[in-house]
Amino acid sequence: EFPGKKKSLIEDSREENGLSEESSGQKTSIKDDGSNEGICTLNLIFSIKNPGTSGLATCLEVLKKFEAHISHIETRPAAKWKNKGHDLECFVKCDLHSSYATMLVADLDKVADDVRTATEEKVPSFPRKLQDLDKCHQLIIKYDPHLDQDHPGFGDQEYKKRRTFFAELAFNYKNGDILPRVEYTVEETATWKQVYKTLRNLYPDYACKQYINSLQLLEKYGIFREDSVPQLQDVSNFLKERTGFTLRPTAGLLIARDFLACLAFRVFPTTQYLRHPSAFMHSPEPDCCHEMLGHIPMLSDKEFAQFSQDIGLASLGASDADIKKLSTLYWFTVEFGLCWQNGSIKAYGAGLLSSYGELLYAFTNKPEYRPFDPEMTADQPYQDTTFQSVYFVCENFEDSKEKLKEYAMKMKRPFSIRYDSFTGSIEVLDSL
Ligand code: HBI
Ligand code: NLE
Ligand code: FE
Repeated sequence: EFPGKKKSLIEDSREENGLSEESSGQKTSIKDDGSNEGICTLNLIFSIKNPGTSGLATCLEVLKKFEAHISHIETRPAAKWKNKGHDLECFVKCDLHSSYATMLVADLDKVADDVRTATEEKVPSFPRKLQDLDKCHQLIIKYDPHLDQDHPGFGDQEYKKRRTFFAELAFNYKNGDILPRVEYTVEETATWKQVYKTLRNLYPDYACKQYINSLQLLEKYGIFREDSVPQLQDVSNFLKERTGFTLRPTAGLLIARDFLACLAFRVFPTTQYLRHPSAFMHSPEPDCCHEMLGHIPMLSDKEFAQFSQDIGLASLGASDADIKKLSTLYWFTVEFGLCWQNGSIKAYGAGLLSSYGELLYAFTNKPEYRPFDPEMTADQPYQDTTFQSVYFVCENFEDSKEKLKEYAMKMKRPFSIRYDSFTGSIEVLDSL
């Protein structure tokens, strides 16, 4: 074998793969639609045939042909036991368009031996349009009444059956469907009433003014009332008119990446089941009481809605480390945030406003208060089963929004994105 022959092999496969000279000559790291989707990192290990002559060069030709950007290359002597006439092994790490990875490996296979590979997505893929949210439904298995002995509903067969029913509603939902109306049981309605009535007494003292304003409207329109659990479709219609947010059902806690991605589209994933009646003062997992009494009034506020969406936008295509920081920020603001209002501290976090137990606790001298500062807040560890030991207090939502924007700008992504409110889709502005 000599290099000339191998070259012809490459040429052959170029045709097999339908890759003409022109198209392979283009910048392949960006798709036609300008998206950066599908850039991946490919790790290759292979044995070089004819290492002493031009074997390595022939292999590199293949990488060049598919415009792989080599970030690391290393050769080492092949292990004795597998030294089948070639004494050199090569390790290459490179970035290329995902759709070329298979072709590259197939070609390399022709000129090298023992080709082994592993690919990693360079930029985590993310939804671009509303329909893509149908795929953002990966659940965290945590506090599951079927699996978790500490869940208050663990021993309750009826409750678990009901949860399965709600989970199916959520999984069958597709973007654009009408939000399923649920006939709540007498017991569920009683739970709602109890939670609502108890908390309602606390709001005048502890809830921020934006919350109280929205709650009054929701009651005025009859969307929130003591004797019936609010229906998602009614709530979604209300929200849409106020801030453009809409709801979609979710079966439970989503992984942070999927949850935050929905926020980027002004879509709020909402649980539809109720907490177990034995623990109505506090639920470690979201339930309909939490969504309705915690989130909905705040999502009806323009400033706050924008803040929530901005966290979502920052999360699209972000690294795992940045997702962790953004979900911590979300936790200490949207879920457990406090704010200054006319010289006193009020609650705006949904986890506080939907938990009688924690709302009272937050205003005792037990927890610590710190000023909201994204750098510090994003790195604050938290636990999600009990009350928080630290709360962050912001000046106002305008200020939080500015600070978040500044913070998110420092998070590096190889592209920038823009939300197109006319189509409800995400545009990717500049790519790798
Ligand atoms: N999923 N349904 C749901 N509701 C939440 O509030 C929620 C979630 N998944 C993750 C999550 N919150 C936290 O990680 C946030 O801090 C992002
Ligand atoms: N602890 C809250 C409640 O009882 O409503 C729910 C928090 C969900 C993150
Ligand atoms: Fe929540």
